[in-house]
Amino acid sequence: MSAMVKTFRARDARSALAAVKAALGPDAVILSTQEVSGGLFRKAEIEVTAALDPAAPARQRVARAPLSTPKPAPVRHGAARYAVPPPPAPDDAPGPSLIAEELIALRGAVENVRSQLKQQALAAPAEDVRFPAPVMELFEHLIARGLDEGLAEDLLRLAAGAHGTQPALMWRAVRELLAERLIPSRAPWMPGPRRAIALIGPTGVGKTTTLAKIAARALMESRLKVALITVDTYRIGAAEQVARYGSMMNVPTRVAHTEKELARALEFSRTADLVLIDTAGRSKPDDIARQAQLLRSAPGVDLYLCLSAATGAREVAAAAARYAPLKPSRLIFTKLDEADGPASLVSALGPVGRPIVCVTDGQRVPEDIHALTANELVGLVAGDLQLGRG
Ligand SMILES: Nc1nc2c(ncn2[C@@H]2O[C@H](COP(=O)(O)OP(=O)(O)OP(=O)(O)O)[C@@H](O)[C@H]2O)c(=O)[nH]1
Ligand SMILES: [Mg+2]
Repeated sequence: MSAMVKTFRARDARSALAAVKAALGPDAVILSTQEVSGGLFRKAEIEVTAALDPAAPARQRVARAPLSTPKPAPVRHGAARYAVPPPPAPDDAPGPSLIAEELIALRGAVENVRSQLKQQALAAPAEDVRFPAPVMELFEHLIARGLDEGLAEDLLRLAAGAHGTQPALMWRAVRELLAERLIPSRAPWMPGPRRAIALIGPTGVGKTTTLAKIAARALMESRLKVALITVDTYRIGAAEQVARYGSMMNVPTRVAHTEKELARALEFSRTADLVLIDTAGRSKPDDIARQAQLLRSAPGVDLYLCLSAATGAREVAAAAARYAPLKPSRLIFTKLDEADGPASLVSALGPVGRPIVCVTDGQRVPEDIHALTANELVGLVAGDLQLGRG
C-alpha cells in the first residue's frame, strides 16, 4: 500500500496540525512545515506537509525488536539506518544510552520515510481546481482574460468567503477585490511638483517609446518644461534613439555613463518640471543591481517599472520579482494591444504592489498611452462577463 502525502495550509501552526490530525490521524508523520507568503489575495499561512505511511508501524517494530536481543552492536551515528542497540539493562527498562540509540534509529527511519514520501509527493500530479459549475464559469472567464490560475482561485475563494457562491454577487466581489489592488495614480505628464522619473524594466518592453510618449504629452497637454537623460550606454544606438526624440520635441537630452555624469545631468536639468531618465533593459540580477546603484546615487529619482502585458502571467510575475528589490514606486504596463490576456498584469502586483500610472497600447507617439481610472483598470482585467450563458 502506498503512503498518503497531503499538504495542509492554515492561518497558524496549531490549526494546521489540527487539520493534519483530523485528516490523517495521530500516526501522521510531519515531513515539513514552512511559512508561505499569502500572495496577492491571501494572508501568510503555515503550510504543513504530512504523510501517513502504512509501513511505518512495521518499521518501528523492526527498530524496537533488537531491544530484547542480547548481542551488542555498534551504533551508526546520524546514519539513515536502523542501529542495533545493546542489551537491555537488568531491570529491563532502557537506560539513557539505549534511549539515545533508539532515538537515532527512529530518526533514521523517519529520514528514510521522509525522503521516499517527498519524492512521491513531487511526482504526484497537481490537484485540479474544483468549483461548483456556476463558479467554474467565473474561473474560466478569468483564466481566459489571462489571470494566473492560482490568483484566480484565490480571488474566487476570497469572493465566495465574503459574499457566498451566488455568481452575480461573487462577480461583484471579484471586481471589488480587484479594485482594491489596481490602484491608479496621477499620470506623469500631468502638472505637479518637479519630478525626475527613471523608466526601468526588462529589455524591449517599450521603455524608450513610453518615455517619448510621456514627454510629448507633458509638452503638449500640460506645457511642462521637459528634459531627457539616458543612462542606457549599453545597447548600441540607445542614446541616439533618445537624442532623436529629444531633437524632434526640442528638449535637451544628456547621456550619463557614471554616477558623476548623472548628477551633473540632473544639475543641468534643475529648471525642468519633468526629467525623464531612460535606462537599459537588463535581465541578469547583477546587471539590474549595477544599474540600480547608478540610479540610487541620484537623490529624488523615482523609479517607474515598465512591464509588458503581452507576456504571460508567469513572465510578468518573474520580471516584477527581478525588479522588486529596486523598490519601484509606480508601475506602467505596455503593449496591451498585443496582450492576449491583459489580466496577466495582475501577477506584477504580488512582487510590486504599487499604483499604476499609465498603460500603452501601440507604437504611436504620443497617442498610444493612457492613464486609466480604477474602474477602467478593473474593466481591463475582468473584462465583460455575461453571466449564465452556459
Ligand atoms: N505593439 C506595441 N509596441 C510597442 C509599444 N511600446 C513600444 N513598442 C515597440 O516595442 C519595441 C521596443 O520599444 P523600445 O521603446 O525601444 O523598448 P525598450 O524597453 O526601450 O527596449 P531596450 O531599451 O532595448 O530595453 C519598438 O518596436 C516599439 O515601437 C506598445 O505599447 N505596443
Ligand atoms: Mg530603450
